[in-house]
Amino acid sequence: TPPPGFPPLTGQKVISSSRLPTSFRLTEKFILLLVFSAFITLCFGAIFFLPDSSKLLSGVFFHSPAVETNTRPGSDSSDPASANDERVLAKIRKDHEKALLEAKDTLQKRPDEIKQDILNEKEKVAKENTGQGGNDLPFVEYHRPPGATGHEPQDPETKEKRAKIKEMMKHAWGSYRRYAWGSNELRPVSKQGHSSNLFGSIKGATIVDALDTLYIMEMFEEFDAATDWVEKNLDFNMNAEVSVFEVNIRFVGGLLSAYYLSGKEVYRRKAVELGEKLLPAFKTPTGIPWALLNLKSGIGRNWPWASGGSSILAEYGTLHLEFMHLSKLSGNPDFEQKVMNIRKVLNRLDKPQGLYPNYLNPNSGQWGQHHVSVGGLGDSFYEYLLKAWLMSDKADEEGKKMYYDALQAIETNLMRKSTSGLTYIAEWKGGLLEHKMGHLTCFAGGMIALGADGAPGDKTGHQMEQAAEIARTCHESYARTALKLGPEAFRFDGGVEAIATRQNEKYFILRPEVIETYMYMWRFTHDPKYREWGWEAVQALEQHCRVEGGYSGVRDVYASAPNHDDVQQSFYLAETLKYLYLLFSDDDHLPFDHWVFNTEAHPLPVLKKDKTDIPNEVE
Ligand code: DMJ
Repeated sequence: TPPPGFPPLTGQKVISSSRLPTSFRLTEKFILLLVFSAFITLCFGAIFFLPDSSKLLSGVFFHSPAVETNTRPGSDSSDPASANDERVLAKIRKDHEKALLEAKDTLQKRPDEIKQDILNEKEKVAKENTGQGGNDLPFVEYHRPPGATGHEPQDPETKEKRAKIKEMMKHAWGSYRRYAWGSNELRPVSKQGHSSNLFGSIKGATIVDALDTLYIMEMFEEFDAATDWVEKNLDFNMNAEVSVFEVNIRFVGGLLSAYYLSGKEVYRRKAVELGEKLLPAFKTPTGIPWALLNLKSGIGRNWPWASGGSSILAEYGTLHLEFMHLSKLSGNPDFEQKVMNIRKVLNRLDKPQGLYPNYLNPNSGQWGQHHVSVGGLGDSFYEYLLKAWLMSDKADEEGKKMYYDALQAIETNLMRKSTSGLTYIAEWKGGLLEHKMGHLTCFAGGMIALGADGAPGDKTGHQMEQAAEIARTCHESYARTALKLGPEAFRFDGGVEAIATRQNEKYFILRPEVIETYMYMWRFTHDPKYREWGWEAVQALEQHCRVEGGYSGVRDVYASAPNHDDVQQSFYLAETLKYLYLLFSDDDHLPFDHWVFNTEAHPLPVLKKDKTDIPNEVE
């Protein structure tokens, strides 16, 4: 009401007292009372029963007790309710900023990129709705590195040889598909499935191991069938014990490569899901993982035969490449931290003569038996030091130093020349040399060639020579047999050179290492002898290992006729045939400056430092 003497305020409705109702009828009074009480009930309900209303009240109507609490000395943010409010506000602010940034990003994108984002988002939502959501993965922009597929070689002879190797893959894959689909491996003579206990009850090792070979050979119908199997059947939820190393190099590695080659999200999802299942293996006092792990219980242990419960160098040392990619693809830093911690443990230890013993106790963090080998039990540890550096686009200086230091120690203590001049890498047992070289050790020719370019102190030429000499020795181990296939191990003692002398070392199980070295040597030198040697191996495989139902290993390479072991190893498709195919392909097919092969020959992209160097190739 305006003060006395002032006119009524403009627009204000003045109701003359004479027009006010002096009394209501009983029904009107009742209705008014009802409306009023309903209003009061609503207000009370809102105040006391709506979530967080009391906090709202205290903040809005009264002097906020939360604020008071916070001003008390020493009690800053100790009130959980207030801390929670702040967290909620901070989250809202962050989400808001994120949404703004995303919107800004989207505006800068090309229409086809926006379309791809929408498709990915749709696929994600569809998966969540069908319960396949699994791990909640962050969005990762997919770029296919160059050379995922190649073109036909110009030279007709090379072209024909390459086509022949593809035909071999068709025979190996077709036989597996026909007789052993879904099993881990094929028994090509008895034409049935074969399951190795290395994979517990995980199935389909051959499918996952072969995915990238199918892709690079452009066998897309087969690749799609394999993808379909992976989507529907590849399962890791089982109460079974697996080899952490084997599952990592074949399954995680195979899935990662399939993802990087094809861009199919299912492979990223499965790789991360499996990687997460392997993480409990690292629950040891030192963080050096167990060799064996029950995927359900997460309980690990070591091989009972391994020096006083030790973990094995080639096993815990061959997780690095895959785990670095798992962190990148999942946004989970745990993978990277676990493998970097392995490095820390190793770097704290004294190394006898600079060498890495094969056994390390995960509880005490001390070496077990002083047995050193560049073959079985040690091999791929050295390979992964070098490749970690290369895969990091040469940023991982620690990996580089560890590799070249280790190689120097190997050269000094293990590398020897036979009487007739064959270079070999022996094994070292507590200071004594065993003059034996495993088929597995033959990968070292390729590794040394791959690292030669970065060798410190002008050693590039020297290391290329070493690599070539090892390739020659390994070729000799094939050439000196009746079947022209290499034995599991060959010796340089008792008057023999590059020959197996023990019956249990005379078998050949379709291993890739010698051909792997030929492939690297060919890429770096283009010396035709490496293709010739590779072709000799193709002919021997066709003659002695090919059977109607696939390819089989043989029990004795010195026997005049093959005695088949009836196993087509999954690495025959993953590695042996892939390296042969690449040996007869041009160098821009999976080029080394963009791809690094894991120890099962699964190509993983180099993590380029310069992000503008990431090609977005459409093939
Ligand atoms: C493969 O599984 C891998 O190459 C591993 O590093 C060692 N052995 C086999 C093939 O021989």
